[in-house]
Amino acid sequence: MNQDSKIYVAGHRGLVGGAIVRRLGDLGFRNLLVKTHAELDLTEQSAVDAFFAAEQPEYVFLAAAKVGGIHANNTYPAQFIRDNLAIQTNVIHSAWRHGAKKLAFLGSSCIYPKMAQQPISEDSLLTGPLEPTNEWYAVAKIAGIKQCQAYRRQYGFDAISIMPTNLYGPGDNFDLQNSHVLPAMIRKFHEAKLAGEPQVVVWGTGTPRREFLHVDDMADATIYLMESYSDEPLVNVGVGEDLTIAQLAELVRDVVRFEGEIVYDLTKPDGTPRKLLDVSRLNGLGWKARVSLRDGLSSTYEWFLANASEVRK
Ligand code: GFB
Repeated sequence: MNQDSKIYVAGHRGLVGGAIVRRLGDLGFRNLLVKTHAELDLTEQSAVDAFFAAEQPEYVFLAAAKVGGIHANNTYPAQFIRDNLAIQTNVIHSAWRHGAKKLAFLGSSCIYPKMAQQPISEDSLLTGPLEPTNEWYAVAKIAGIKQCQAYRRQYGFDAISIMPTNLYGPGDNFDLQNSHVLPAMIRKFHEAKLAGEPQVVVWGTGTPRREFLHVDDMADATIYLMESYSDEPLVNVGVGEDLTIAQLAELVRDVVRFEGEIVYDLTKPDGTPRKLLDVSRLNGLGWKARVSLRDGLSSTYEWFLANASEVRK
């Protein structure tokens, strides 16, 4: 990519797409193309194809997706499988058809088997059954990886697949039902502090382990791979360390300065017991995460406070 390359970021209003746009801007890329959902519905094949025919972007970051936490995945399986299959099929196909030089497809660590060996290497894809709460989303994302690989094999299209671990940061969705655990906790602890509540309810047993990557690191890794990696195998993006949900709850309580108790709602699902990515492939390509969880949590809480009126919730 050079500073004048025409770059389309699909999903720029989301957590990851927004961070990619910010980072590209900081790096001096000045020919960025973005479309809101109202301007372009990526599930509509003819609209997507007409857009690519007219604009012919050279580089495509495919960060648009229907996403959510464990409850949203479990509650809206039809939308998770259909919207994601439609978005990625349309964008990958039209990008190739209208001559894009390269596309980066973003997936998720939930594509790996529920009981994958930890840390999870890219080679464990399709070696076992998926976690039932999010298999609809996972199957769609696996299809996207395979589409990228197939277009590379058959058409020589330079499409790469990048699998982040659980992400968080400015621009996240803080909805109490449908968001991921980290933004949900920030909001729950904050609101409990303001209301003087004695306790905060955390879902599940607190024992599942998760790895959290700041979205600015994710954006940096994605642009790094767009510029330096052109191959069929997928690449994991993570920090290489995880913690339990109970430890995360204590960390958030500390950062938010809530003084009450943490209680667990055992009627809520735990999901995958552990999801720690093996990031040796990425490290070998020369990239490492920089933002520590405590710093990232503090700055995300500050962002949440400063943007209270516009936060998605
Ligand atoms: O972040 P999360 O929704 O997604 O939940 P997954 C992680 C863990 O935190 C689960 C627990 O064990 C939850 O039960 N948890 C505790 C909570 N309190 C809360 C809360 O208030 N809200 C939420 N949301 N969780 C998602 C997948 O799985 O991860 C997606 O469903 C995607 O497909 C995403 O891959 C990265 O890590 O379980």
